[in-house]
Amino acid sequence: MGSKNSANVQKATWALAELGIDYEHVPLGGSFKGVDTPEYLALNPHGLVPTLRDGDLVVWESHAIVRYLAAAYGAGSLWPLSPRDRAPIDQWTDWAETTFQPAWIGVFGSIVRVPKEKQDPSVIAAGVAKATTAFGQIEKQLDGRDYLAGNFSYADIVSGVALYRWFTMDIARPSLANVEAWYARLQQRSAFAENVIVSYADLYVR
Ligand SMILES: N[C@@H](CCC(=O)N[C@@H](CS)C(=O)NCC(=O)O)C(=O)O
Repeated sequence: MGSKNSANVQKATWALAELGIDYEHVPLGGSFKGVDTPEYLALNPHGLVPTLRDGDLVVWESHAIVRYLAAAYGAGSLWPLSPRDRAPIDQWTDWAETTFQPAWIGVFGSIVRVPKEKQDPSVIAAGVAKATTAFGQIEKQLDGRDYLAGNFSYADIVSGVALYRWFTMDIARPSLANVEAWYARLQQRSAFAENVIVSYADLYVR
């Protein structure tokens, strides 16, 4: 459940597609609204998207959803069986939640969520600087690696949802060769192309 152009929802839909799971998508949140109804709040008390329903199980929080899908349906592939192999994936997944996403989404907010005439270049520049520091961590990690934890993993999903927005927003981006190569690599995956390269034009506050 959730709007397909929500970055947090895209983590879930991208993971579903990587795992080849058929699902019913219920558009909610954003311009679809419907997240403040008693029915929806009974599933997700925070009134946010995404929410996943799998039989009688309901899960909210995008990273919990991605981990659940990987563990339940991707044992041995998206869910490496060894805790040693999962540890670096989880460390980057948690870093995306606590550090990377707050940084890049701040830039998105200062551009997309603020009408053009009210945008503050100094706020945008400060946001880009913060996001650039976080992207710099990814740049370093991708030195000699194709993906954040070596092989493609859910760490790439939860961070990779930023890339289409980052590379299409009207901002002065630093040139980061490894990040650009990672973006190009992810674009080769149909699950990324279909679920992340999604217009966010309707999110602009005019
Ligand atoms: N930490 C939550 C954040 C969820 C969140 O903030 N979702 C946004 C969309 S990206 C939302 O539901 N906004 C209200 C709305 O879309 O109506 C997660 O990762 O699932």
